[in-house]
Amino acid sequence: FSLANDFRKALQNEEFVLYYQPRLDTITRKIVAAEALIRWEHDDWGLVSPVEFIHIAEETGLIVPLGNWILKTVCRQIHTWSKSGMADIRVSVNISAKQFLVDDFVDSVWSILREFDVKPERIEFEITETTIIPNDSAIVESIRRLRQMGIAIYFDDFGTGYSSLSWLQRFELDGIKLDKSFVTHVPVRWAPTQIVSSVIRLAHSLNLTVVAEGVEANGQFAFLKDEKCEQVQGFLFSRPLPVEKFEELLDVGV
Ligand code: G
Ligand code: G
Ligand code: MN
Ligand code: NA
Repeated sequence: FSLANDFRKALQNEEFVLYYQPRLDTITRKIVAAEALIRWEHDDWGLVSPVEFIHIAEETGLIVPLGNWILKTVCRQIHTWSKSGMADIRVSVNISAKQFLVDDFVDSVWSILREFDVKPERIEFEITETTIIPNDSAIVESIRRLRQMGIAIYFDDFGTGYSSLSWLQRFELDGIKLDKSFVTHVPVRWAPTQIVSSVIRLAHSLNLTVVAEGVEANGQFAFLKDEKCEQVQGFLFSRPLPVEKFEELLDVGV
């Protein structure tokens, strides 16, 4: 399959690039974190979305070297920001379940953090339920070790998977990212609005932080703030940006 071949070459030729989308504290409206989102700068096709290639990377096993490249790039970036006195923001990284299943995943994370002298508190991992396989005791154990190390774990796209609630029971997590398919409809449509306020209360009762994704309108933001959702992310504040643009935003604020 040619895309898989292209992909191998792309990894060697450094054709991948990370974009950063800010996450804001709802009360202060300050940028407190960023989600790293990968793009592929393909010679013929231009900027390719991860939707087009992450599943291929997962199927071919290339997600493991790609995942290492992503984490290294994030850690190198955090190191650079620290040296230049930029704000101490955290960076969240999407992790595919396939990566968790590699035996030395947690050790490789540890050695990458050491290599770039990055404190674990600066890194967060986002895991999507749909990518997690049912027999997950290895994943439970990896999550436990990562959290012990100091890396926060967020459950991504919360509410869209098959067993969101049993996840909350099975895994010890730091927070959830409320999926944009709910956020889009608050506070206008009745059911999503009830769901969002109930899920925020449920999460808080379990000591979980709530990040709302896909915030595009002021009305959504105002509602989420009223409901005590801690952080927001979405086009209302900023799209995912190339690093130079993201740095400008960090400087001037959203
Ligand atoms: O970047 P965009 O907003 O288009 O992301 C589309 C999808 O690709 C999302 O589901 C996102 O979680 C996933 N994605 C983006 N970057 C990464 C990455 O670095 N690793 C993994 N595993 N998934 C990613
Ligand atoms: O699955 P995950 O949550 O990691 O994916 C993040 C995706 O959501 C990225 O593709 C990102 O570009 C997209 N995204 C971020 N903010 C918004 C938004 O406000 N509206 C929409 N429609 N998409 C968003
Ligand atoms: Mn995500
Ligand atoms: Na999400």
